[in-house]
Amino acid sequence: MNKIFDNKQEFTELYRDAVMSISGKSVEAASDLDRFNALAKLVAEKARTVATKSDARATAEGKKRVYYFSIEFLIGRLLDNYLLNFGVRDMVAEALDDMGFDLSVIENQEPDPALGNGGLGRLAACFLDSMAAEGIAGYGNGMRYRYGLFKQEIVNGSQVEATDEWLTHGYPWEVRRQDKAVTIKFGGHVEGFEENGRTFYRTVDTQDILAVPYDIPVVGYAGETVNKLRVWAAEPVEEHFDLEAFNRGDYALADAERAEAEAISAILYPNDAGEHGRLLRLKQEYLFVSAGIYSLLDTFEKEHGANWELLPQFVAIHTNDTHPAMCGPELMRILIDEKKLEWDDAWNIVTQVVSYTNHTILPEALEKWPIGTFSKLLPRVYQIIDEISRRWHESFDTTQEGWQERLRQTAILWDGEIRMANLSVICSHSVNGVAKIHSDIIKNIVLKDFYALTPEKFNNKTNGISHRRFFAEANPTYAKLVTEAIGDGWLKDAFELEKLKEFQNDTEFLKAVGASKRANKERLAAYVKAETGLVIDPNTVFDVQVKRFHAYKRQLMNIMKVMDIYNRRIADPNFHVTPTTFIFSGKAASSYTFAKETIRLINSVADVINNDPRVNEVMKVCFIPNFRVSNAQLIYPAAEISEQISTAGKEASGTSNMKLMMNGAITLGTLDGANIEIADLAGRENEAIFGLTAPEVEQLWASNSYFAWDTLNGDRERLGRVMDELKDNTFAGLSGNFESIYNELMNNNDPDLVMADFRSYVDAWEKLTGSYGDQETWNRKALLNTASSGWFSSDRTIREYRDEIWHA
Ligand code: 26Q
Repeated sequence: MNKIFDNKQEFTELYRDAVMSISGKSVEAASDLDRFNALAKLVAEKARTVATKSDARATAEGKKRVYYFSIEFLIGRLLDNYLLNFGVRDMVAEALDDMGFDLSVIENQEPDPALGNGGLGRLAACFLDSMAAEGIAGYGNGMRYRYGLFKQEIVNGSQVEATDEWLTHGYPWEVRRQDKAVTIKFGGHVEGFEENGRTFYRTVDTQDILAVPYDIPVVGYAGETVNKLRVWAAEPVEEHFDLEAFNRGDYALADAERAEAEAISAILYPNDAGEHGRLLRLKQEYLFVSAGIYSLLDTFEKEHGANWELLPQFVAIHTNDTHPAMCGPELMRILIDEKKLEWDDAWNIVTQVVSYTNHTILPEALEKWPIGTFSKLLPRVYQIIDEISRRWHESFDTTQEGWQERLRQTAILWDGEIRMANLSVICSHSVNGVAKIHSDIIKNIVLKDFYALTPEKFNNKTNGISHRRFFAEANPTYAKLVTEAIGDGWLKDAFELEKLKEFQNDTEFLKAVGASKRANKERLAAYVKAETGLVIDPNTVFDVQVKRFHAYKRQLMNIMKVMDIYNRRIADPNFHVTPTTFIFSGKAASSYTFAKETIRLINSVADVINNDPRVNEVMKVCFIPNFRVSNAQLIYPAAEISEQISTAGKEASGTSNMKLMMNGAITLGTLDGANIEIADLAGRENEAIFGLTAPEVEQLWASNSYFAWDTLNGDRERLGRVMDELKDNTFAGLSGNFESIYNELMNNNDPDLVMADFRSYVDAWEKLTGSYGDQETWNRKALLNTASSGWFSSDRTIREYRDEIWHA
C-alpha cells in the first residue's frame, strides 16, 4: 500500500496549510468548498507525484501501453476513490472529524463530471480503475466537454434539460498540458507531391483547430500505479481577436473564431436531428482520435525511436464502440503520409494494434456517415477509407458462391454512407461483445459474415464494474460487515467475496446484512426528501429501476405494472400488496419523444398514487431527478429489487444489474444481457426470472405470430384497463394524457413486446414481493448475490482484455 500520508498528525498539518494557501483562511473559517478544494489540492499533488514515478517505471520496464479511446468517460467523483485507493480514507475521515468536519460533507462539494451518458461511459471509467489496479500502463483518451450531458430537471412531470456547468468552480484534479497541444486539420483538399521517386499526399488550405489536453490522474488500488485520463478541449490555434470589430462594439464578432473552435468540445452528443449537430459530432470524433494518436506516437517515439514496426509490441489502441472508429484510418494516414511507410507495412501495424468492442446491436444505433459530409470534412482520411474499402473488395474470392451477399453485408461504403462498425471490424485484430449472449448474437446475426471469414477475431468479454467504487465506497456499512467476516482481501481480489457463502446460515450475520440494507434505505430516503420533498418509507420494499430511458429497457412495462397493482388494490382493498416504493431514475435523450413521455407517465402516475390515501400505505412511486454517478452510489446500496426487464436480445450486457447484485438486490429480470450470467452464478433460485427468452422473441417475429391487439383483447380486464388509462384522464392531472405511448404500442404491434411480457412480469413481481415477509430467506438471497458477484468485478474483465486482446 502506497500511503500518501504517514499519519493523522502529518496529514492535519499539511491540510491546515493547504486550506490557508488556497483560501487565506483557517480551516475553521473556510467554506466547505474551500475545505474540499484544499483537500483535493493536497491529494492531487500526491497523485501526480506517484503518476510520474509510475510512468517512469513503465518506461524502464518496457511496458506495453494500452490506450482506451472513448467518447464518454463517466468518472464520477474522485476524492473518495483516491482516498480509498491510497489507503488513507479512514485516517483522513478521523483527522477531519477531530477538527470538527465531516468528510462526506466535504466530498459532496465535488462536481460530478457528466462526461458521459450511460453504460458505455461508465464502463470506460471502471476500466480505468481496474487497469490501474492491475498495474497495467493504461490510459484513457477522450473529450473534455465544457458542459457535460444536460442536467435533468423535472417540471410538471416532464424532463427539462438544463446546462450542466460542472466547471464553474474549477476542477482540481485536472492539469492543462498546453505543451502537449496538437493541431488538428479539417477541410481543405488533398494534393500529391513527389519525394524520392514516391508520391506522397498532404492536405492543404485546411481549417486548423488546437486540441489541448487536460490530464486527470487515475489512482489504482493500493496506490502503486497511477495512470491518467487525457481529455481534449478544442480551441483556436491562434488568437485572432478582431480589435476593430471590438471597438465598433461588435463583441461577438470580435471573438467569433474562438467561439467557433470551442463549440467542438462544448457538449456531449450534440443534437443529431440537424446537419449542424451531426457535423459537430464528426469533428469531435476526429479531434480526440487524431490528437490521441499523435500523442501516443510521440510517447512511443521518445521510448523506442522511429521504429514503427515495433508499435504492436508496445502499444494497444482499444476503440470503445465505433465513435473512435477513425483510429485505424488516422493511424494509417500518419504512418503513410508522415512517417513514410508503405501501405502494406502500415496496414500490418494498424491491424495488430487496434481492437474494437461493440456495445449495441440496435440497427438505429449503428453509426453511419454520409460520404459527402465526411469527405468534405476529412478528405485525406476519406481517401484512406476508400482505399481500405477497395482492398477489402479485392480480397473477395469471386468464384465462391454467395460472395456478392457477403460483400454487401461487410462493405464499408454502401448506399452513399460509411458504415463505421464494418470499418472497425476490418481495421481490428479483435472484436468483442460485452456479455455471452451479446457476443453470440454478434457472431451469429449482426456480424455473421465477418465471423464466417475471420472467426478467430471474435470473442466475448463480459462487462464488469469497479467493486471498489460501487461496493466499498458506495456501501460502507455492508462493506464493513463483509470485511469483519472475511478480511479485506476482497478489495483487491473480488473473488474472495465467495467466502461469504459460509455465512449463509448464520442467523445473526443475516440480520446484520438486513440492518445494513435498512440503514442504506434510510440514507436514500433522506436524499429523496431533500431533493424532491417526497417522503418514502424505509419499511417498504425498495424496487429500483435506474438506467437510461429507452423503449427496449421497458421502463414503460414497469410503470404499467404499478398501474395494474394500483387498479387492483382500488377495486379490492383486501387485495394483498407487499408495501413497496417503486423507484425510477434516468435521463432520456433530448430528442427521444417516447422516452420522455415515459418519464412524464411515471411522474404522473406518482402524482396520483402518492396522493391517494386509499393506497398510500402500500405503494409509492418515486422518480429521482438527474441520475448520475454520485446519486447512483446512494441508490444501488438501498435497492432490494433490481429491475432488469429489457426485451430479451436487446440489452447488450447492462451493468447496473451487476452493481445492484453486488449490493444484495434480487434481480427481477428477463434472460437478457448479463442477467443470464447473474442467474447462472447466483443460482436461478436467488433471482426472479420471467418472460420471453431471446430465441422465443426471435421465433415470435420470424413466424409473424405476434399480434398486439390479440394480447390486449385476451386480457381486457387488466392489461386493457392499463392501456385505456393512458388515454382516459386517470393520470392526466399533471400535464395531460399519453396517447402517443398508446399509439406507439397499438399502431406498431408493440415492438418491444411490453404487452406480451406484461402478465408474466406482474406475476413474477407478486411472487417475489410475496416472499418478503420471510426476512431471513430474503437476506440469505441478498448475501448469496453479493457472494457470487466477485466475477463481475471489472478487475476480472480487464485481466481478460489484457491476456486475450492487448497482450500487455
Ligand atoms: C450512435 C450513433 C449516433 C449517435 C450516437 C450513437 C450512440 C451513442 C451512445 C450509440 C450508442 C451509445 C451508447 C451506448 C451504450 O451505452 N451502450 C451500453 O453499453 C453498456 C456497456 O457495455 C452495456 O452494458 C449496455 O447494455 C449498452 O446498452
